[in-house]
Amino acid sequence: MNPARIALTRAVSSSIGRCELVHLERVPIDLERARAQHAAYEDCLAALGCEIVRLPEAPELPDSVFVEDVAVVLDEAAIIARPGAPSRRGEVDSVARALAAWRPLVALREPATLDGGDVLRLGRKLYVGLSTRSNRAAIEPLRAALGPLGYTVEGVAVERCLHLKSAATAIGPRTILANPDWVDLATFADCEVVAVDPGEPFAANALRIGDALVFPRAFPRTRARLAVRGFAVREVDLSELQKAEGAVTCCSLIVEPF
Ligand code: CIR
Repeated sequence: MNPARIALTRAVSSSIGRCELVHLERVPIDLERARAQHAAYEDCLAALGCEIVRLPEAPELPDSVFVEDVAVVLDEAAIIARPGAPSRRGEVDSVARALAAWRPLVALREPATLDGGDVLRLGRKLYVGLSTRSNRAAIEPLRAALGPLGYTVEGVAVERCLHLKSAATAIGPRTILANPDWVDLATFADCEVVAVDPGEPFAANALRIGDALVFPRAFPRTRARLAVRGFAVREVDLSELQKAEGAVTCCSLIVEPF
């Protein structure tokens, strides 16, 4: 039997109301509802064949449900990030300990800062958003660690949204879902691009699991664009975590069987 694809998650912190926010106004988050939506998200990933490994709640780390930002899991190694927001650096050790069970670890050090939400992988190419969270000092160590494994690393300007993957995600081997107002589409000149509906600027974040796309219920018009192109879309309601500037990719780290 093949080993399972693993989805590493973390329970929603009771302090999520004090999360970091960059582009959104703070509004109250219903903790019980957030937890129920997060559990339904995990159920969706489990239905798509993932084994869910959930880290315990970290009550003192408001953003710790957003495990994606703490690491980048590739087939051959896991990059342990150094989150751009100092309040999030306490999330790193526990995620690194969990990932060590499945991958050799490569840790980024000061002065590099990197949020996993800024790393978009297309095959052997990593696009790294240069955002308020991830800096140029992260690019060279990534190249040094991953070049010998056959990866290239390219920086991409991100100015109008939190992370590169707020603006663009990979929905196929050479297909990108993107908000053209938030990322220069010339970056993806050799890819097919599906644009979000202009009325749904936050809809570019989809989580690809096998051939399925996990996608937020909040964006029906972009969902219709995906459906008409034949994508198998699985809707989840993450409305409470969206108030914390979260999206579908950021609530899990997917460890593919390797
Ligand atoms: C933050 O600002 O860090 C969190 N409130 C939201 C992080 C969302 N992460 C992601 O989209 N990868």
